[in-house]
Order: sequence, then structure tokens, then C-alpha cells
Amino acid sequence: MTIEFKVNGMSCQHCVAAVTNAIREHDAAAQVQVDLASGRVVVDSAQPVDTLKAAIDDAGYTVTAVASGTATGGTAR
Ligand SMILES: [Cu+2]
Repeated sequence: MTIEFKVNGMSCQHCVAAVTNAIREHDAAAQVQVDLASGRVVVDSAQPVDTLKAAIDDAGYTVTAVASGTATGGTAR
């Protein structure tokens, strides 16, 4: 399932790596796409939303919104 999180506090590539690694600790097979400019983290994972949200929280960032089941094919850049 694809879940889209809005995350506060990400400001650089270090943050991107921290969030990505935090999610991969819970699901090594997760696909994680981070868009720094918009603060969006799109995760394709079989893990429950709560688990993924907790992983981001534990990494020190704040999830402000969650949207699951969204179709996110090719994101425009
Ligand atoms: Cu950073």
C-alpha cells in the first residue's frame, strides 16, 4: 500500500536519509520517496500506517498529515 505522510522538520539530505533509514528499519523492503521541498514522504510498504508514522516520529520528525491509498504514479518535478 502507498501511504503519503506530510512531515515537518526535514531540511536537508541528512533528514531524508534519517527518515528513509527509520522506515527501512521497520520494513527493509519499503519503497521510500522523500520530497524535501513539499515535506512529503511517500512510502510503499506492507507495514501498518501507525508503525510507519511511529518510525518517522522516533527519528525526530513530526508527521502532520497522513493520506493512505493514494495513487502516486509518476510524481511531477
Ligand atoms: Cu537535515
